[in-house]
Amino acid sequence: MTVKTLSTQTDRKDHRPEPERDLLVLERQAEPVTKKPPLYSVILLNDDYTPMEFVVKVLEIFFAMHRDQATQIMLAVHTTGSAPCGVFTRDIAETKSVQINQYAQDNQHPLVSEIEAIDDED
Ligand code: TYC
Repeated sequence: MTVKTLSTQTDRKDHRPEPERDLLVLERQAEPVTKKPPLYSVILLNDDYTPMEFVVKVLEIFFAMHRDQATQIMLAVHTTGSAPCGVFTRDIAETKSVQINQYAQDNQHPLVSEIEAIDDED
């Protein structure tokens, strides 16, 4: 809240009558306009050839998952065809997905990840 005196008696250029000169204006500051960045999931896709152990390793390396959680997600991908592994801003999701796909290729596995926008609720 900013408190402004429209004018005071020391303002010599203000020729309004005294009661008006002493008017106090309370000005409400505008709410800051903020917007959350859009978020993206990194999704792992199932295939028939990538070893389960390799997928678990990918989840440990790129998503800092513990072995139990990584195994659960790997099995979710294996049984359902795909599963989200983490949620990030677009640049981070994109970078992780590219790095995973490169790592899989470097190791001659067909594992692929992709990113998908998450609908924001506001
Ligand atoms: N379906 C693979 C197998 O049976 C394992 C696998 C899991 C592959 C998850 C990819 O994203 C994946 N060896």
